[in-house]
Amino acid sequence: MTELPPSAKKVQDAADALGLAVQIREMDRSTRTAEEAAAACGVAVGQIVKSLVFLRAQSKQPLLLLVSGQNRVDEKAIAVRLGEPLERPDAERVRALTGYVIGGIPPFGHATALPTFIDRDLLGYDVVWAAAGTPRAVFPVDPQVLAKAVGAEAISVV
Ligand code: 5CA
Repeated sequence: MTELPPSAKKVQDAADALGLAVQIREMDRSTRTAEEAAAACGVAVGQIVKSLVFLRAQSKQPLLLLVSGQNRVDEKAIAVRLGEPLERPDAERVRALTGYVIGGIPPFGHATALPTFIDRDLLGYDVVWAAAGTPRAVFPVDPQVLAKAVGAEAISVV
């Protein structure tokens, strides 16, 4: 097996630290978007975990939403749930907060602590696939195990 690139290795180390048994795979094609990842992994788009960073509009505190690849986040509904509107940080800020480039953002192992919420729709699958640090690296995981390992609160995003 070839060695993982440094960003993917960082995700593997973070998984190990969480006690999460995952095996990261470098695909031979792009997994940058949920659609590309689904095609590369041979699974439904709904099984792809989008790791999306938002900011609370007033406090500017970041948070992470783990969203099913088939869902578009209803920001208004989530704002009601959180008691504060949401903003999307730009790509540079996402990079600074997570330590990874967009398209490769993993669900854990970030540069800063990100309170994390998981889309209930992801919890309905036996296995989901998440990004692992680069736009070609992914890993499969039981969504319940993932949610527990990262301390994610389950929410409806749509
Ligand atoms: N590797 C895939 C599947 S695991 C992946 O990372 N998908 S993703 O959805 O989590 O990452 C792409 C997301 O980044 C897009 O859905 C979009 O919401 C966000 N994004 C794209 N461009 C920008 C940008 N310039 N600034 C902030 N967010 C962006």
